[in-house]
Amino acid sequence: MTTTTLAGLLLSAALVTGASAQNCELTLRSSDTHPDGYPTVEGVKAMAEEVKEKTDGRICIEVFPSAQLGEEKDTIEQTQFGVIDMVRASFGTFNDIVPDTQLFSLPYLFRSEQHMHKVMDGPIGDELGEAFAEKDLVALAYYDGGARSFYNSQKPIQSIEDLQGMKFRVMQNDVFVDMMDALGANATPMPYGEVYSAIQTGVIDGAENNYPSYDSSGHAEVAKYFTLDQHLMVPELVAMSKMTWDKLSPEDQEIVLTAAQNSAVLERKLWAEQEEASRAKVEEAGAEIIADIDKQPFIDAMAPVYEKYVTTPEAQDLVQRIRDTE
Ligand code: GTR
Repeated sequence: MTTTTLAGLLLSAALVTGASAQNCELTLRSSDTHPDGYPTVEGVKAMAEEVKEKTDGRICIEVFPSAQLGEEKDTIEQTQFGVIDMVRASFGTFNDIVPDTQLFSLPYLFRSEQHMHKVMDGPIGDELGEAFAEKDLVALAYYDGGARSFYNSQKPIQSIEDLQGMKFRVMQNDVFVDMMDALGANATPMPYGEVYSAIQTGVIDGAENNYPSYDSSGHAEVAKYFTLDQHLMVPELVAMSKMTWDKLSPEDQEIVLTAAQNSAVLERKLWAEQEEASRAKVEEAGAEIIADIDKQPFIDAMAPVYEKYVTTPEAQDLVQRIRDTE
């Protein structure tokens, strides 16, 4: 390509960007740890489209994928302080910041993704919104994050006995550390972005996640044994900074909320497709999926975790209400 053509292209690109940026009276920055194309990223992008359209281009949401704005925990804190306007993250990372999310991160609490959606879309999800608000976060929509399972670089894990003494990365919160203790394994809490090299260099034996993350993070390349024990089903959240929210008119708040909720419908659809696609992809690339395992011993082993976290009558009541949701 000649310099003239390249310069011409750059100029027109600048004009296009400039033109669209000029129309935006307000540009909101939204963070995601996942790369472009991942269901959560595409969900927030669809939300951005709807908001832009309904505000005649006044409000623009720019999604920064691949942890460009930082690791999840940092970006949640930055959202609380209004440095970032929005964040999409797993409840697991919110646990220390919004303790009410802990109960939603208990192993084997949700029976299925449908059960999780039913709970989050009903009164329980609304009540939890208040807990986020107290921490300067506005819960806009609950996304799907599927079921998380263990994977490692060492051996096929068929049972709890196989996990004994192995080292697994978990998200940075106590519930997951206690979960690993209950299983007789060692937990190493660390940010998502550090997991690949930690497995590669043998600092840890493995981690736990859903198929799409196992695939898109490249973890499948360094930890080929994936055991489908599905110990965790953790909702994911799209949250807005309370500071940003308060700057919006009630009409714009309504537009933003509706767009977020519509995006959850899309994200859940994309999620189901991505789970299938990622499973096929990792298998093709040589991952060994251990699907035929007895989950009951894993479920039974979690009793101490429930004893530790479900202590107050309120917590017991909430867990019961979640279980009773049909
Ligand atoms: C993914 C989740 C991310 C992040 C990651 C992790 O499944 O979508 O938000 O929490 O897991 O394990 O840190």
